Amino acid sequence: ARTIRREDYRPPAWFVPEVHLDFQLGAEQTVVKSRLDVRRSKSAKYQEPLILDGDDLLPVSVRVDGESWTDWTLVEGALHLPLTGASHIVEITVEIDPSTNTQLMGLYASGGMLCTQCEAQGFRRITFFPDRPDILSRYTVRMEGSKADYPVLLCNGDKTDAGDADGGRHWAEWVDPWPKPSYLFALVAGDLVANNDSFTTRSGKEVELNIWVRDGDLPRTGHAMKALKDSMRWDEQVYGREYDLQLFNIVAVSDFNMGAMENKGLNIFNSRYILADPEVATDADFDGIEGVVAHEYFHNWSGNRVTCRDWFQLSLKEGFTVFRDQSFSADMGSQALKRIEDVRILRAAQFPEDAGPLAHPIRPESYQEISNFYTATVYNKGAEVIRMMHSLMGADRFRKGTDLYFDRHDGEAATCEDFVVAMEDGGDADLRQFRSWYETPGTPKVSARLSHDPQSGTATLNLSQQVARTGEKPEPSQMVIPLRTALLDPDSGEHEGEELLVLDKPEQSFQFEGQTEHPILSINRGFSAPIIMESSQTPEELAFLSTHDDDPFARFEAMQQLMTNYLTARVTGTPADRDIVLQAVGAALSDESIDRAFLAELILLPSEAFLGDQMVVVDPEAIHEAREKLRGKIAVQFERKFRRLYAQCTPGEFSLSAEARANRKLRNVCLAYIAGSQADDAAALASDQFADADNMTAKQGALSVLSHMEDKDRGWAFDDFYNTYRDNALVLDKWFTLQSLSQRGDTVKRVKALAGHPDFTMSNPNRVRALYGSFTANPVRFHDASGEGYRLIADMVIHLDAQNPQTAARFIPPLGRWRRYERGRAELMRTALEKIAATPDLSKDVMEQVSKSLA
Ligand code: B3K
Ligand code: ZN
Repeated sequence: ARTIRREDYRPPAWFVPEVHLDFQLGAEQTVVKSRLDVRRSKSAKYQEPLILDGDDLLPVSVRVDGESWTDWTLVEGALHLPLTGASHIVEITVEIDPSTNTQLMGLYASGGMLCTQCEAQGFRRITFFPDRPDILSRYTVRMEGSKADYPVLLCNGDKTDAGDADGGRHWAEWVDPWPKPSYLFALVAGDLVANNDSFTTRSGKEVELNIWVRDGDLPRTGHAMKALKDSMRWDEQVYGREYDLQLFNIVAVSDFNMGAMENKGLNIFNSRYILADPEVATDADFDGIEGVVAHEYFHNWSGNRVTCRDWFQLSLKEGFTVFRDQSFSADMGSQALKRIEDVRILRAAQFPEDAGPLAHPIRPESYQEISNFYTATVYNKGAEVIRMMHSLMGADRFRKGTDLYFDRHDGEAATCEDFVVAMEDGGDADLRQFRSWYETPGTPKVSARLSHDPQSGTATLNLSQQVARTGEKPEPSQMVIPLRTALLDPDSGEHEGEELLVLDKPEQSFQFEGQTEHPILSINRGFSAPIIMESSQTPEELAFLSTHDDDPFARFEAMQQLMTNYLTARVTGTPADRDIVLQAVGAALSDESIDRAFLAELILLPSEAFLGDQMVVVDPEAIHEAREKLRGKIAVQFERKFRRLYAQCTPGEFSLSAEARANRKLRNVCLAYIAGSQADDAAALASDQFADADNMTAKQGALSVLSHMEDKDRGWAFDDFYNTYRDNALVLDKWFTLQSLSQRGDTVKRVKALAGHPDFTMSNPNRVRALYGSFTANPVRFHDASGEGYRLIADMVIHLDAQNPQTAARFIPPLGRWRRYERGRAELMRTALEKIAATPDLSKDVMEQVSKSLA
């Protein structure tokens, strides 16, 4: 496959200021007629032909300036027209078949409706077009279809006209006044009903809001609607950004490759990020909906009004928008809990990516298939980079910078460099050296050593940074690393204020006067930089921080580090002090001042995957054993405490208040610990919680605990769950997920059996992720020493690739980390990758990931 390079960017030779589209819709055949107003770029030096991208398209007819035109060629799917004038009208007709579009890119059918997904390169599967984000066009769309099958016809912008047509058909015309790149085009036709509401912007404009779903789902749209209105208000207040159309539509779709899509005025969502009520959605599901609705809404400015010049700039819109949605969710809920969650995601998904064969900078230098670059690096590390700018500049200057960015580039396709320059100009900042974050892959490591001189009362903090060497650059860059730091009094835990230390050299030291005693170092508070901190803190110091640090993230982090150090020592057979871990957990459990949700986070053990990432050679079984042993010990030691807390967290009337949610969260954590103590009544306790639950958080928590138990304990609950929710696809996904995550020895077998279950289907990405995605997130079973788990995933990828390459390619990274595992597993993982690589007709998507993983 061809490699596309960032340095090869050339401005377009032709622009398309106006697009008219006419859709004659049908599930098996849709006729698309386009009328493009094309203008040759004044800066184009040569008489370049007009090249219109196409994927799987054949022109039925081509006309230029009103005349039939046969002088065209198809080159790798693209239509080449040797036009000589400065501007032309090009009219093309194509026919497409949405019903056979299993890739879910372009126009496809889902549950009786027709819908689109165009980012990044789906529009070229609908019509011939220069499908690149620096071509901004005004769209006028007429769509016509069966009134019975598609009573609702939606597109971007505002509806300008509608009417009936012959043969039981009807039509609608939509005009989007905002010029947009083709990847933001969207169309939906279906039998849908709306939760209809409105929002008045701060300048007094009324916006109609609709969330479109299938008939029975209407009662589950309230939370998404609230999230939408909250987002609209927040973006006005925090970024000064107002909505810019009279209508905002959201449609929920069951078959969707990703979470959601920010199409102008017509967001299309995976239904799992819209539909919720307490019976079917967990608290985490509610949060996911709030975050994704906000994310897509915020794209209206960071992505749509200012878009990306080319796909190498993807983090321009994604990193920034993730930072915006993270800040929003923190403001709606708890700053501390949100930060813990964000960092957990970063460490679970991004750090491993950055340490493996698929590592890339947040602004990649090259790609073969752009779909493979919608990664945790571009999104989540991208968000961390924006967050660091926010920390370095402070909220006010940061806002001045973003104001200038939106103002200066409104209506343009911009670059990451444009963003940084606007932040410098608007926010009066010098970000010259900071730019290395955009080009450097790998997680920087920082080591910190604090020494103390009692004579002079001076504490000295020696910091150094190490950035991984990459093939691309001979000299690794020095990063600008903002570290929120405090020195705590070793007795009281108090400090005289936090400082923002900026490490921007290979080595640097900082002095602190007036320190009569050796202080305790609290560094990278709030996870102010996305780095790996290598500090030589003793277990005593970590335990101290886990009880005394006033920064909640730092407190959580100290406990995690304490547990991690102990567990990694156990795995490698090094002696380690368990009592101090138990004491720290005990102290947390008896600290009456801690919020219950925070306590639930504090006493959670680091995940097996995270522990593996800390080790040079990963042995999943040894990690699992060590962790289970510590879990059991904590459970037994504090069993009475867990039982008391469990009883105290008994739910009252269901509510989404912070307090009620905290109770549900801590109650589930306690239940899991009680089960970990091997208590005789654990199964009964979990079964009772399962049977009595009036909400999915409690039900799923109980079922998760039961999922690891024997059939006599768990069987009835899984059956009951299935029978109750078999008609609700999103809940049934949980039924598959929990079985795939079971630690039982027969899980691989079970997953294989479930693949043959009548409710399993490879054509629904949510279902595929529920069964197989969850399985790859179950380290001890996916990494079964027999290699059965690897073969299962490899065979599934080969099968899925023929149908849906984008989703198939997402399963390569878990196998791609083979070099980190002990010899036997590494060999089996590599063999699985080789089997995939040897399959004929692999997609570009899977091929790129597999070949990079084997290289
Ligand atoms: N921008 C979309 C991503 C779609 C990618 C498809 N390969 C979702 C989002 O980040 O908001
Ligand atoms: Zn996004």
